[in-house]
Amino acid sequence: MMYSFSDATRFIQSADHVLITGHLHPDGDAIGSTLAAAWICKSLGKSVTLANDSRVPDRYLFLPNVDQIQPAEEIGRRFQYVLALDCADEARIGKVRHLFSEGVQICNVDHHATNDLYGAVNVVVPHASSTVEILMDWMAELGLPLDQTIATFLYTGLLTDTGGFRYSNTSPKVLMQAAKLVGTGIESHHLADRLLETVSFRELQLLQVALSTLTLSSNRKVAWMVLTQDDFKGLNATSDDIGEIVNYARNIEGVDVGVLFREESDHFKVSLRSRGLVDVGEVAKCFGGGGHARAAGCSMDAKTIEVVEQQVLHAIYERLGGLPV
Ligand SMILES: [Mn+2]
Repeated sequence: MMYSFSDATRFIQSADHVLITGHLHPDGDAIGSTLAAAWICKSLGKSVTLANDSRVPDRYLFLPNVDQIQPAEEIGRRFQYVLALDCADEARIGKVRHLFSEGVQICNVDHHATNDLYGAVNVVVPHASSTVEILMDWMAELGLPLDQTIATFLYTGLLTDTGGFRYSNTSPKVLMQAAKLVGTGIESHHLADRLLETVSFRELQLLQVALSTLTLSSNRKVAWMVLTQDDFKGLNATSDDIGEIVNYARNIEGVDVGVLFREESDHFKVSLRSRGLVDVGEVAKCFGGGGHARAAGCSMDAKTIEVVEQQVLHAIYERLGGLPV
């Protein structure tokens, strides 16, 4: 895929004001890249509005300037120029699309292989670990210096999208970028504690319920868990509390794919994690979702959660060479 930072720079320069957003239910990369992109736009002399479809999860509220990311419904104007970050398709922008004016122009900066190039300008780099990795390259090309605040934003995305520098996307380049960021004097251990280690009590209670549903396929290659609406209501929990529960299923010795099925009010959500045999990005794509080879997800409409389980597990088994005996 071809991309050019100068196209993105020209895009920002041609705008008087830029609406910046990451994907709905934002993660560390969506939030870190939203805040970092604001900093880049301001360095180019532009004013910005930061928005997201969903509330910023508590875990990220300690980040500087994070209160500038407003819920879409609280913004009473429309925008001609949009910088969309970490969104594989336009639907991932969620309700922030309601703020687009007619003839809106989008600059799409992302690292998902499933990105459908919905922007007028597309900076899509599938081999990048994270969207912040791309933004850091863009900053280098612009000759913008690093300070501790921008380094905190960039490090947040790098750390969370690589699972604390453990996933296969932890390239030598990622570690060199991280070294530069830590070199500004940010307290990386403090960020790791806040972003990766700290869990709310509710999150652990939800994990407790999820683990009680843990099931292993007869060929021991697939493990899954289920959370119902009642589970969330019973604990007064929200989707913010799910964290990376799905990893517990995938982490079982010998398992290739871990799945978390969860019931929402009018549809079902499926999170998929793989050790590499199965490209779960492709599995998610079959059901209208997306993501990466080792981490993906989709939303599904069905009568019951059992139907969703059957369809998704079937798609996984097909890729593992057939149904388990
Ligand atoms: Mn990302």
